[in-house]
Amino acid sequence: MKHKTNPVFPEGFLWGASSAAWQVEGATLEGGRSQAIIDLNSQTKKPYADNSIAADHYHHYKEDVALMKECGFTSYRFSFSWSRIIPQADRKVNEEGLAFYDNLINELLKNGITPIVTLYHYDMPCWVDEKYGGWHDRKIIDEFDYYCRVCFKHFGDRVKYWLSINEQNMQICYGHWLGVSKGCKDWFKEKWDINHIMNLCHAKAVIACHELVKDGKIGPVPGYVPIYPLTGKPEDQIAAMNAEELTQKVWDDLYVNREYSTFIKNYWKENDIHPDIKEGDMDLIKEAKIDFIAVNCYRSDVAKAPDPSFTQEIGLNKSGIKGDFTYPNLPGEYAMARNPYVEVTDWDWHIDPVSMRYALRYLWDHYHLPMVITEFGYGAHEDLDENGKIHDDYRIDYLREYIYNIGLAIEDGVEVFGINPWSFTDLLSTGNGMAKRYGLVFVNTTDDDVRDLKRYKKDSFDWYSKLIKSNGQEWGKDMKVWRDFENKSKEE
Ligand code: BGP
Repeated sequence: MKHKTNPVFPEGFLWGASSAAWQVEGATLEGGRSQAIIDLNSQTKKPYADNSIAADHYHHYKEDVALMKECGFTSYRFSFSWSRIIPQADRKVNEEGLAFYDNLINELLKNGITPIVTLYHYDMPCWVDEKYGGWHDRKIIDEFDYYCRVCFKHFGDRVKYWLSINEQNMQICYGHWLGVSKGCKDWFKEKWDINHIMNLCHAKAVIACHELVKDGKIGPVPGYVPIYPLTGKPEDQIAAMNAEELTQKVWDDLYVNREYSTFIKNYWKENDIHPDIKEGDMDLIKEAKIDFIAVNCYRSDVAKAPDPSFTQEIGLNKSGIKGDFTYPNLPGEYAMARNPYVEVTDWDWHIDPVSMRYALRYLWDHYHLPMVITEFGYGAHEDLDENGKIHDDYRIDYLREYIYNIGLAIEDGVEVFGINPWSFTDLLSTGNGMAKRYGLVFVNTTDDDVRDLKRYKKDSFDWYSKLIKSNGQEWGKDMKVWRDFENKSKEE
């Protein structure tokens, strides 16, 4: 649809940024917190960088919130660390852990910033892993329910927006990378058991939130990567649909329709997969009616018909050197490829602002639920220049064009109530530590040298601040985005 004017963002639109506990807090063994599996990963090997300090938000939270206020934020999306709140298997609640989040939440509210809290963002407590083998044992469902209930009861008077599990789909699709496959003999099959247990944990969180938080709203956080067919070949379209199903739609359908789709049931049958779905499980899932979808969307992918003669698993770019990415080829399912029409980051992520409009339209058409954007952002190699500045024009371009496309989606009729780009301060990247920075605020630390952890506003901070304070009217220099097909063809 063509829109003659710049988009108008609704009154009360939430403008903020995003983070996750293990990537930003540091202080992993302070304040009564016990270790999480992801801490151990980060300490032993790169590309995980040591998260015991990270951006040291634990000690800088007041300064960080003051900067958010200065930027004009009206929301902040962050996560609780399960092992900070319940550090041991005895289920004793850690008062110091609650106090840290109380202080953070109170500081946000005092500054007019709405907290949006993720309950689980990749940081499985070691005690849960030791006792139950992570997500393998159904007993984790009760532990997770207990943890969520502690959070809802304690913080529910002040936190009204809750997110269940961050990127469950990515945890299953990239199980080896994110450590979820640990202990599995046959990941191809067992991942569907683990996924089912995660679905039940998600359902428990949704039900408990509605029971315990007055006016509380809760949603899942799918990692959404729009997938286009590489060409107009019909086979490429089916491949794109297969990729869509097997990397995200299966999850989104479950959250919204609260039943497994016929696609995944047939896929299981075809592959002799029998997830352990017990009596009563689907009733629980049916009860878990979500209020919104929180969308993480950084990039797009393209799919093509796979070559039946070989199998190639996806190989993520871990070096930050362009081209160091292996596209998967999965016979019977799909293959993926480089999209020749868009640029890529140093980590080979397609930079595709229009895909954000596509994603929002797609999700709205399929699910008719309000959405909040909880992650999108530009990862880059960065350091201070001789004047102590970061001139991150590439990030401004990325944010401007992505946000503009969110505006276009709103004009197209999609309901979006806020955006929270990744990330506010620099923090540890999941794949590349501090070597891949996303922040609007530079944190003076590297993977090899802790430095002084001082905060420096990047140029993108000032740009975003102006946009927020004008409720999405001041876009800065001329936009590269195209508003309609007419402008696009004029450009070419
Ligand atoms: C999302 C995760 C975040 C974050 C982001 C960027 O999938 O929810 O935790 O890390 O991706 O990814 P990376 O840090 O690997 O660049």
